[in-house]
Amino acid sequence: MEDLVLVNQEGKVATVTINRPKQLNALNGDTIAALSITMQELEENESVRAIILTGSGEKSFVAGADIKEFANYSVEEGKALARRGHETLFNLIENLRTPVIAAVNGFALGGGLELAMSCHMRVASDNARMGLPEVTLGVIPGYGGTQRLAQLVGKGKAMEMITTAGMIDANDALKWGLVNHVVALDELHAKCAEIASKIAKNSGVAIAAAMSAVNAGFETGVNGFEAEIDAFGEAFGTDEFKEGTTAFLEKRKPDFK
Ligand code: DAK
Repeated sequence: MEDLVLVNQEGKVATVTINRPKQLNALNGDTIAALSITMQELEENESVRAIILTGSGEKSFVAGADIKEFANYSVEEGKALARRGHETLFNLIENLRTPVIAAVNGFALGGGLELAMSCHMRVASDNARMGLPEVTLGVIPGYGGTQRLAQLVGKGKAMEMITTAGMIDANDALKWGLVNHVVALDELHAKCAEIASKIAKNSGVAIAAAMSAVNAGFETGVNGFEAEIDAFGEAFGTDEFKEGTTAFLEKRKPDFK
C-alpha cells in the first residue's frame, strides 16, 4: 500500500504531502493518524524549522473528511471522534512550536479547510476553492471550522460560508484574509519555501514563544497580553536571545541552533 503521508526535507524545511490523490486526499482515520504521527516526529526533529503541508496532485489539497467513513457514525461516535480529531491533529498542529504553512493546491473543503485553518498560515494556488459544505450532508464542521473560520474571516463571512455551504475562490479567500498569498499552481511550493526559509533563519525558541502568545489570545479564559508579558520575560533567559543580540552588536548574522 502506498504511504498516506509523504515527507521530504530540504535543508531546514520539511514538506508533508497528503497522498490519496484518487480520493482528492480525503481524510480517513488512517490518514489523520499518519499525519498526527508525522507532525509529532517533525516537531521532535530539531533540524526541521518550518513545515509545508500540501495535498498530492494538482486538483486538491484535501476534499474533506472521507464521507464513506463517517456516513454511519452514531451520536456518541461523532462526539468522541470529533474530540479525538481535535486533540490528535487539529489542535496539535495549531500548538506546534514549528510553524506550519498550508500550501492549498486546489480544493480545501470541509475537514480539508479545517486542516488548512489549523496551520499557522495559508498560501493558495489560483485554482484553489475553499468551503465548508458540511450542512449539505446534514452535519456541521467538526474539526474546529466553526471557530477558526470566524477567527480568520470574521463572524458574518463565516456564517455565510457555513450556512450557504458555498465555495470561494482563491482571490476571495485572499480578500477575506483566509489565505495570505495567491500564486500560480506551479509557483506554490516556491512561495511557501521562500516564507519557510525566512522563518528558518530566525530564533526557533522565540518563534515558538511568539506563536504560543498569539494563540493564547484565542483561548477562553486566557489573557493573551499576560501570556505575551510572561513569554517576553522568558525570552531574556534563552541562549538564542544572547546569540541574537550579540550578533547584532557584532554586526554579523545570528547563528541559531
Ligand atoms: N470523501 C471521500 N471521497 C471523496 C471525497 C470525500 N470528501 N471527495 C472526493 N472524493 C472522491 C470521489 O468520490 C471520487 O471517487 P471515485 O468516484 O472516483 O471513486 C474522487 O474523489 C474524485 O472526485 P469527483 O469525481 O467528485 O471529482 P470532481 O472534480 O467531479 O468534484 C469535488 C470535485 C471536490 C467538488 C467533489 O469531489 C466533492 O464535492 N467532494 C466532496 C466534498 C465534500 O462534501 N467534502 C466533505 C465535507 S464534510 C468529523 C469531523 C469533521 C468532518 C467529518 C467527521 N468527525 C469528528 C467524525 C468533516 C466533514 C467534512 O469534511
